[in-house]
Amino acid sequence: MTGERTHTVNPEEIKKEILAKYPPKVARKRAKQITPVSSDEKDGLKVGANVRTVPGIITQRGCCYAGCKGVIMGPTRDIINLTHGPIGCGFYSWLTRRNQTRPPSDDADNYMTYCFSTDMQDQDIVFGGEKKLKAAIQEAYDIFKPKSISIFSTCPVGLIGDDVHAVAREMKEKLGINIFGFSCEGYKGVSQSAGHHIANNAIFTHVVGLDDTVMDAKFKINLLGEYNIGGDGFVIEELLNKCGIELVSTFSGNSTMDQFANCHTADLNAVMCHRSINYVADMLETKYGIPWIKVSFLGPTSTASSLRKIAAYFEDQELIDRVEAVIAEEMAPVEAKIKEVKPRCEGKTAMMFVGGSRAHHYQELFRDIGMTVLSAGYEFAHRDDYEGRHVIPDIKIDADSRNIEELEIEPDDTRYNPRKTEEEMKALEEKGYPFKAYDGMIPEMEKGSLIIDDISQHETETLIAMYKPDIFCAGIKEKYAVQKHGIPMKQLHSYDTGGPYASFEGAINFFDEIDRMLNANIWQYLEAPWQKNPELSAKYNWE
Ligand code: CFM
Ligand code: HCA
Repeated sequence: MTGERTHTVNPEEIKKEILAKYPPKVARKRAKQITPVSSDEKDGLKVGANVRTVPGIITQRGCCYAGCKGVIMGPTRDIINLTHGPIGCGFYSWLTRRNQTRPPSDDADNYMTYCFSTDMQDQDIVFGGEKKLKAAIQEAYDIFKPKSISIFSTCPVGLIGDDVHAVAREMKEKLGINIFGFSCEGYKGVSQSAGHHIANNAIFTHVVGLDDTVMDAKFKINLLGEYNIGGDGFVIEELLNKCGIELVSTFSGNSTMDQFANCHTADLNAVMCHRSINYVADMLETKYGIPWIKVSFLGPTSTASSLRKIAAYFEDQELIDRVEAVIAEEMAPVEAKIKEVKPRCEGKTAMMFVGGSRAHHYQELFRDIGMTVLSAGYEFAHRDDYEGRHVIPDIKIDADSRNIEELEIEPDDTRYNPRKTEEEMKALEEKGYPFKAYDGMIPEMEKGSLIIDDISQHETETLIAMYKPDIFCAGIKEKYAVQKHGIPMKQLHSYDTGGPYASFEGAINFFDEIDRMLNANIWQYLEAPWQKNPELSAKYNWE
């Protein structure tokens, strides 16, 4: 369903043009992260990733603190997430991601609408901030009486040596609630990816396994790597429920600490954003024997095949039949919407530079309405997110980020339900369900396109000038610069004010949104009046 190509730019030329502006040493480094897709033969293509940004380059990446506090812990409503640091860190990681939550009742704990921070000042940097941190924990406890408090370290905390873990231990003892700290100083690692690992490891260590209550449901799964941006998690859960599948927990959209505590009782883990959470899936498999499969609910084809994979795992005919009935019912309005918008979108081109998974998950949605992706890349993904998990077996998946020794894992704890063995999983895969297979971005990219990892401002502007895309998808840092080029810009992080875009229902929303943006006539008015009529500047020049 690919649209007609409207451009003829050679990706090798664009790469050359981009690198020409850099000093030789920088050019050599950036060259490894810019990969032209020059032919249909993509085996062996590599994209350098997960390396430090060259100082001085304007990157779009976030920091370790953002990954830990904003991304992983931000969507959990029944814990007080307290930022130990200057007020800006807490403020800018406070719901800007548009992660939504739905407490079951008005009196259920929901602290997400509050922004908690120690508001560090100069004197705290000079004399130390531990006292202030203790006082903040006490104050939050006195006002809200939460069951858990977590503390997030920002850059100055590590630099001045405040010991958030000692404070957490002391206050935990004093208040008798669960309190733990994260050493997630912004400068750690090379991007927000380090923060994902730190947050997930702590949740696994301090929370998972605390509650053995087993949900009374025939098919119960955890959804990993879904953060309920713009309500995506809500529509996915509704779809699963319609099929008869229940969620024990989601990591971490619309989540609670209670759900994390008994997630080990689920039968299966379905992994959506591989980048942020694959190692949790691995740890849950190693420790509790819960197998995991890769899914995506972005795009109708992926949604349908993910439902089928889950049903195939359970090998239950009734479930398989119900899933097929739901797919048939939900697909009809999606197909009708595609038919409606495709004539207006077909042949248009898009670019997308987003985090660590959406820059490939969203490609299907554009393809479905006949559009082509000219260039794409992640901000902070690792090589397996480009090259896939089964394609290049020599990539050891995040071995560096798994901390099995520290977690004292006892393998194969299958107390809760008989789960499938590796052999049984293999037998199912032979039937046509490649459960863990994960393609990554490269197979999505067409001949003539360009992959760029950790794109910079200069590279973005060069791409726009040379490829002239019809729409550009990225985040808030790029938004206005792109719009000033007269190109519609869709935020694929926060979805601007839109969403949900997941599941069948979300796909319909997305198609409508892209149609509206591509075909709005606002862009033709972007030129200032005096650019078209130079005499105006003389007319209004009163000096
Ligand atoms: Fe996963 Fe995400 Fe993403 Fe991500 Fe993010 Fe996000 Fe993202 Mo912004 S967890 S990697 S760290 S899908 S916050 S919900 S949109 S960069 S592509
Ligand atoms: C983050 C969060 C972010 C930022 C998005 C953006 C998000 O990385 O700290 O730059 O617009 O999705 O909110 O990725």
